[in-house]
Amino acid sequence: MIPEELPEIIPEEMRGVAAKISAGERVTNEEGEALFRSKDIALLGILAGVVRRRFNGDRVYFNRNFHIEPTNICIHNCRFCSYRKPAGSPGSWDYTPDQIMDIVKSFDNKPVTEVHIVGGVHPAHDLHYYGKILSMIKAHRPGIHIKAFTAVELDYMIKKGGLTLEEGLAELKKYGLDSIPGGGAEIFDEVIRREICDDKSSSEKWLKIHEVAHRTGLPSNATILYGHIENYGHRIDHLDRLRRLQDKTGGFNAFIPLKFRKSNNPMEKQGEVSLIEDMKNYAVSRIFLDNFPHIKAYWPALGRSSTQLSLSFGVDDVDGTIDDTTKIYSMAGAEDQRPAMDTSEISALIRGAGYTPVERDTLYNVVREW
Ligand code: V47
Repeated sequence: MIPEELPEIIPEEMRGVAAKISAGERVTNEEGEALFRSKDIALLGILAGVVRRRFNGDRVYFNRNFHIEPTNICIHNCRFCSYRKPAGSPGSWDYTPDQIMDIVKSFDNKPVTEVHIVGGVHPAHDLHYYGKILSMIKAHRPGIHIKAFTAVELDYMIKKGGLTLEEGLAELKKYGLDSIPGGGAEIFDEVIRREICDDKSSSEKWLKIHEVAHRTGLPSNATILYGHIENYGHRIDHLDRLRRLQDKTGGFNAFIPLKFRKSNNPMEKQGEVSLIEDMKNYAVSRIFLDNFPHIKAYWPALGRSSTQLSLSFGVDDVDGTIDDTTKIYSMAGAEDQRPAMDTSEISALIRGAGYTPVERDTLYNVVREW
């Protein structure tokens, strides 16, 4: 509990919610919005720290992974996207299965534990096309964890393969899928979703796919795309829908807030939110999602020093070594145009903020303490 004799460090209007957080009680949507409205960013960091220590002590996790972005050809036209191209246009790519295997083979002598596969929704590829690629990866490197395909990609490839969600996810698991990344969630509020990614799978569908995945034994992550036209109410609504699903299934590992980056997309004039807003978002997510074990700062999107700061606002995971294998964020204007950090750099970043670096696998089993 918060000691009675120190009330002056907490503004009066925050004392009720601060006491609840300190006692491990769940905060309501109204309290979540009040936390977002607070200008007391230092207090938010302290309160998020209370929750992060309950889950993760002073540990900060990272993993060794690489990304494959099989195609940037996409049937959707999200207004925030700097990456997609219509089929046949200059700058578009669609790697063949052999080209994808060449990327996998280029990591043969590296101790990576995960491959993260996310790309555009290609009109011609169904779940069997991608499933065969998963089998080829597993045949070549049986020990690697395949975290692949956002719910939006899954929605299309399963429908195109003529299967139900249940059948499609079970089939992909048989092909070698181990877990599902958190992308495609964007913002669940239907009005805002229509404005920024009108033709994409609905919020209801995104949540359904993750629910069925969890029931199929495929754990997953969740994201939010924040810092564009949404308000605090929309962010809390998003967190609330995730918290409810997690109460039901327990299948989410990490929540990953993704800051909208403005370059080379139709929403450029929207600008980007401040560092204060980023830290607030991490802290409130950590406090509100009291059933998510991990909050991840995706460093290629956020930048290195902001990622380091985020560790004092509830973040306990900085994702992976990545090794310059993702283009989604460099194309949208992130500082790191060739994002790559080795384990000693990641470890120094974490230690530099006073935390203990822990190398994990995708499912948060400890690989090594650094
Ligand atoms: O869904 C696209 C986002 C996501 C922009 O699960 C943008 O471990 C900001 O989901 N500004 C895909 N964000 C990436 C993703 C992800 C990344 C890292 C780890 C995991 C995980 C998942 O990227 C999309 C969208 O929300 N995005 N464009 C942009 N301009």
